[in-house]
Amino acid sequence: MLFDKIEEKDVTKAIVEGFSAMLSEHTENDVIIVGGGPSGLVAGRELAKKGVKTLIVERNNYLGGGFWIGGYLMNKITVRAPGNTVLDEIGVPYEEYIKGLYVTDGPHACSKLIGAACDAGVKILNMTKVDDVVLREKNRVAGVVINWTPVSALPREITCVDPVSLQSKVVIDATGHDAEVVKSLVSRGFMKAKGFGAMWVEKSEDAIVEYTGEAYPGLIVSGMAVSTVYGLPRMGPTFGAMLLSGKKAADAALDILNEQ
Ligand code: 48F
Repeated sequence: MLFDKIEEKDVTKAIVEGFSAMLSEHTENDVIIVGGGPSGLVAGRELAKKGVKTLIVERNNYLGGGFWIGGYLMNKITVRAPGNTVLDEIGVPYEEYIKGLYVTDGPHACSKLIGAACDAGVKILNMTKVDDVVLREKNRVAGVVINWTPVSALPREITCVDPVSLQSKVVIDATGHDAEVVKSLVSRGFMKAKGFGAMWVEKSEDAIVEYTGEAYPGLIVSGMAVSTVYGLPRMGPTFGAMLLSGKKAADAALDILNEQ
């Protein structure tokens, strides 16, 4: 026999015990990042590198969000300088198309970024949808309410399954255009979101990085969620600002953690 002798029950127990230990450990976190697209992954990598206990919650099976595909189902990713510095850090090759505009392969860039976040120590809860937030004194965000994606998805095939919650000192909304965490606060009248503006690459990328930060006590917005909150123009399929927004979100989270 080529493989060691293992029984079916051992395989099942390895999965159950490994998952339970991870979930139990991450019922309390320094930072929960909702959404594992490019901005969430960069933020997670930065925080985990600094020893911050960080969990990414992602509703899909796969991570990477829009970073697999450049645009219009074509898998070349464009990055404007200085966003390419992040590609350098994680070892993604790219070519200069014109001065200041770089092109790379989506699958290579995305898989490297996911790997880099995992290597740094980020833990991932995928197939898990954030449905709501936990609020504490003065309505400060203190965690997220989660359910399995197939349970949470509409139309509901399984009903009456209560969610569970995870605590966190800081939550980062990195859910892209949908800004799902923000929406749970908007629906209660605790904050406002303007909705993202029309496309204007030149303005959008700088503005998104500039506005990345704490948008509500305990809640940082990162990536395209920033444009949805502040009504900033969208940028279409160029990703430099997503990478640099993730970095700035991580810095903002560190500032909050250091103040506590
Ligand atoms: O959309 P996404 O890639 O967000 P991003 O990091 O980057 C935006 C760009 O991809 C692109 C763009 C700029 O170039 O215009 O759109 O801001 O990734 C968001 C991730 O969040 C997950 C979603 O599946 C995706 O992987 N997500 C969204 N809602 C939830 C969620 C939720 N409620 N719970 C968990 N994950």
